[in-house]
Amino acid sequence: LLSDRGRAALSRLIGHDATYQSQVHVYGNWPERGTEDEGKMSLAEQIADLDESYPGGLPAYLTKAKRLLLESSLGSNPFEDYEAYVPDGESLSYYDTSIDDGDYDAGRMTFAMAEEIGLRGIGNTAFVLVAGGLGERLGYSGIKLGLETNLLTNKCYLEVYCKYILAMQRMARERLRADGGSDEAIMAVKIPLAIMTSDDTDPLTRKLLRDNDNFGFEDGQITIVKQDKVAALINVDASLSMKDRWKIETKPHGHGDVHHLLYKSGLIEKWSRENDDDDDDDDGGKEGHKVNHVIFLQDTNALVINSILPTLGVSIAKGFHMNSICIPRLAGEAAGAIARLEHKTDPEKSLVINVEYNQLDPLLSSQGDRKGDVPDPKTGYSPFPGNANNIVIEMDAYAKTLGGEDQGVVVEFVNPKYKDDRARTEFKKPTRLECMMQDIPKLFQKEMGSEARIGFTMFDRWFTFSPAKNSLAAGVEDVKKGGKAPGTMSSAESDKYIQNQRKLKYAGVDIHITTEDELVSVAGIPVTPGPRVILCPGFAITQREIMDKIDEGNRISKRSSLVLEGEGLRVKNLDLDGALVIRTGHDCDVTVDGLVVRNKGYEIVEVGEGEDVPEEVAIRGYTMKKHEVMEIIINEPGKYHIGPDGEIKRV
Ligand code: UGB
Repeated sequence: LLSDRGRAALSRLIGHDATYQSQVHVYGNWPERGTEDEGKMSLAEQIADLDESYPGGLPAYLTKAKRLLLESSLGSNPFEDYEAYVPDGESLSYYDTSIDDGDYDAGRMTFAMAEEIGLRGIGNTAFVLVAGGLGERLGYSGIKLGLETNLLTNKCYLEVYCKYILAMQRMARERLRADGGSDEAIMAVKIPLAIMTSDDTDPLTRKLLRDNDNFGFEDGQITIVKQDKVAALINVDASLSMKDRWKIETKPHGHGDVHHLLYKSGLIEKWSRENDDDDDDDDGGKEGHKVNHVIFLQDTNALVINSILPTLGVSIAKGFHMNSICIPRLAGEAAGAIARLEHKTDPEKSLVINVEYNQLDPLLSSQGDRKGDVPDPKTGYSPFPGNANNIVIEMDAYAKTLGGEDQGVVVEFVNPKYKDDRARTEFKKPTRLECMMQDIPKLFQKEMGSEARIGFTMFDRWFTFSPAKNSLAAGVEDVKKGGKAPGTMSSAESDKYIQNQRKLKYAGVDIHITTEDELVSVAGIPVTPGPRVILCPGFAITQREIMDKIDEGNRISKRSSLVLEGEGLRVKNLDLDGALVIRTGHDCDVTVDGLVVRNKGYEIVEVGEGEDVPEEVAIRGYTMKKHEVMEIIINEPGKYHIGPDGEIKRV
């Protein structure tokens, strides 16, 4: 009845269970042949799938799970042998102009220096986007990458990330051209993007890419790797949870899958091979794209793209094998903390690593002043840097580490919720093994010992971190309790506008930066009343670029909305009171000088109580009414001038 693979996997499960007898409900008492045969076949196939997708097979998974569940049930503390300290790291501020120039050897780096060093290295990177999460917390059933980051451009997260990477590719090529690089070398710069999906997100992610012609990426430049779910478990004996008689319940394994998947898919080998100058068989003698650093991004934090270049710059300057982007952490916030874990007896085991938010309080409550995860009264923030979970990893060390015996399978953990917290035997709902991508330092340490250089780079929150993770209702609850980071779609959008207000102000624009007490409540979440500004990645990314393209004499009123897109666009003496969108294509050299805009502009309209709106509107709680806008769109290559009335003149 069963296929060969199904039969083999089932036998392995039965063999593994001979001593434990924890899975008899799965394979025992099957009805006679002829009854429910379909179900038996499909169960055996599912067991074979679970077996194949986990390194070491289903028995290895169950063995690990039993050990971890037993340890959890006994209440053992994974950090028992460690004490957590605040680690040293680099801290960069957008506003820091204390050193004009010079090099890193001076001992300290400014933001601008780090960005410049990053720019030199960005052409030799690969990007990885972890996007297997379903977004249950966000209360959204589609894929998070498809959500509109803001209602001025309506661009979704995936488009923002893709356009950012392509802008980086363009800048790397231009730099190479300016340095006299050959055409072949320039065209070889093709930054690859790998996206990790899961069964929950895979079809819609592929569709989003298909419907948008891969957002401008060439064929083969994007690779999708799909993570598999793992078996859910109902008790400390790791008995498999059955959805029905013939189906094992499965659950996500966590973002930690990404390392093993990159290894298994052959991407790591490909990226390392293309680093090898002597190897020309793959490209018929042509140079391939060189990858010196791999950059990991999460799905819904549009702010973070600003921090990538300076973080890469820090990685290059300090020779970090791994560098996490961090922000000042609010105590109790659902963001991990980067800590230096000192082993009590064996210094070789000490390491800098993320301690996840649910583990931080118990760990801190067991050491020092035993106050737990509380703010430092001096700063109001947790003394530990908050992990934005965007990571820059050095390629050689990464390839070496993934080539080790663990093949990038990071240390797993269990987090069961017990019915009775004292007895700790029965779960409230099935659990599973989980893993996190930021746990890779343990593998670095295993493969490289004390050679492994793990660091972090800290930025202001406004500059780096405002993910959309929580439902509107959860965000509203958080705000009522005094929370400062509700993490909703609306707070993420508002923070993007504020980030751009700040960037424009720094560039000399007469623009108001919304202060905390000026935020207005929309659907229960404090957001900026304006001005709303989007600077597309295709306009400018670096501080220097923004300073170059935003010239003197610009003024933007509080109620205004502004979108700027186009690498050859320069703006001066703009007087904006209303809505303005300027989009210019490649090879368009456009100077806006003295443009005066007066129109009704845009307005946020709150969703009424009980109003029937689509899910993506409901999670935000408002729509954007576009009353009136001046739109200037130029696609034909050439040199243009735009004067006070908005008329486009070729020059
Ligand atoms: N993800 C996957 O690709 N697969 C999975 O199985 C699960 C998730 P969450 P989380 O930024 O504030 C992380 O759920 O795990 C993707 C850090 O661990 O959004 O609660 C998913 O699609 C934490 O240290 O976050 O917490 C998304 O892109 C902290 O920094 C990403 O993984 C926190 O993020 C993260 O998944 C944060």
